[in-house]
Amino acid sequence: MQVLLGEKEYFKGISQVKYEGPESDNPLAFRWYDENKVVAGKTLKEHFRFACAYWHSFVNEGSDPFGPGTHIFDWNQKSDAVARAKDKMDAAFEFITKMNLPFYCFHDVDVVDYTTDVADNEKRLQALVEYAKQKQKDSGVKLLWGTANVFSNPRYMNGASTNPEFHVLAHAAAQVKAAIDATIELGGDGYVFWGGREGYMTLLNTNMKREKEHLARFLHAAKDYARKNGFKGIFLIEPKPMEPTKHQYDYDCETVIGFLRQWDLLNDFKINIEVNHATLAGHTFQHELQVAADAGVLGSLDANRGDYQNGWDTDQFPNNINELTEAMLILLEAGGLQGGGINFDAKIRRSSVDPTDLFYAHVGGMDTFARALITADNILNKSDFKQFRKERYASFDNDKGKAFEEGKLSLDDLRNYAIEAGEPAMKSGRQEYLENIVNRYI
Ligand code: XLS
Ligand code: NI
Ligand code: NI
Repeated sequence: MQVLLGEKEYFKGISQVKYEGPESDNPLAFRWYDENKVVAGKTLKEHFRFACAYWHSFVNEGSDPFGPGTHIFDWNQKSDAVARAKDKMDAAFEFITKMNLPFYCFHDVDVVDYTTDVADNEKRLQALVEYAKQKQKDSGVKLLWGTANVFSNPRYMNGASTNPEFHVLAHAAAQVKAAIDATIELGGDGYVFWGGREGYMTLLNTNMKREKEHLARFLHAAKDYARKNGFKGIFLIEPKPMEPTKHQYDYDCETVIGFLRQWDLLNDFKINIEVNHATLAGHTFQHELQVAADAGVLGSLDANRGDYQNGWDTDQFPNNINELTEAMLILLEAGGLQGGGINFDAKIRRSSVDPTDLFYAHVGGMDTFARALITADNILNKSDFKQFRKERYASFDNDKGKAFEEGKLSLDDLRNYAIEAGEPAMKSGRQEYLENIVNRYI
């Protein structure tokens, strides 16, 4: 990939990050992410389809509830919104190509600032879509997914498609329509719905049943519109249990799968799993991956990590090799992602104020995923990990166990077998042994 600069170079003194191997001491090089390395039949580039998140990297200036932003962006200076947005896009494509990231993701309002004028917003977004099209063409970078931010504007304080006011729902629809148009125009592989405020703060003022019905109607309308206009990609729901609302309708994978099934959306929608959302829901990332994989809806991933002491979405860059290795075992056994990729929905800390910090963060994230995948592949091929798990269920592979799996045994039959076979022997689950295998291959 060629580095793509705009009129001005924003990340001066940083050249393209390259693979140098595990022995390199260059902090701006990959030790594990060799994009051409083939693992389990695919290159690392094809496995991951890494994407840069526009919002965290080029929009969020690092403010928190206690103080303003600390990241001063050179691309945020011009007074005209479209000109400012083009500068930001120049910076984005410079970063993305220097980082050798094959994809990016955005919300409508990350790309260009919106006002309350629907038609003018559509025009602004269209201007930037034209600009992005050229950038994509010149660099080869592609859009992984697009989405609409229907949670930040104050009008969405009580929800977007689940707002008690129909008028607000219509504004959310206008935004989603324009964001779908942009995604189609840019050849995006997916379109994401994260229901930030699709939930409630208190049941005292909420008709939950009606709100969920509205959410389903809204998703059908969006899907029908996109399909009618030629969108062939995947729709993705991104579960999160809470924050900003007390209780969100897309709580976790199981909840979303039940919802999609109830409203006949399973053919078009898959799931975008975010690590920190999984842990907020009281699950591990691995759990959520397995649930989605088993239901055939493992679409895409938002990579980040939470903090074990804080109960909120800290969106730190991924760097936990043990957890990611366990996650990659599931990903490999599931045969990979269905149409999505790995989007770094993560932000550098407020005090990481140097432009290089954004590079270190992505280098670490990409390298940790690469190392985890290579390790997981070794575990699957060189250790008795798979064999152990197979043997653990061997009693269902023949005779009565098999007959049970095939639905051929009644409760009476089972009771009779219990008497015939006597008290079962105790068999070890071997957890410590398996944990040691993971560490051995890291
Ligand atoms: C916020 C979400 C958001 C989605 C896209 O917690 O992760 O960034 O990924 O709207
Ligand atoms: Ni996310
Ligand atoms: Ni998040």
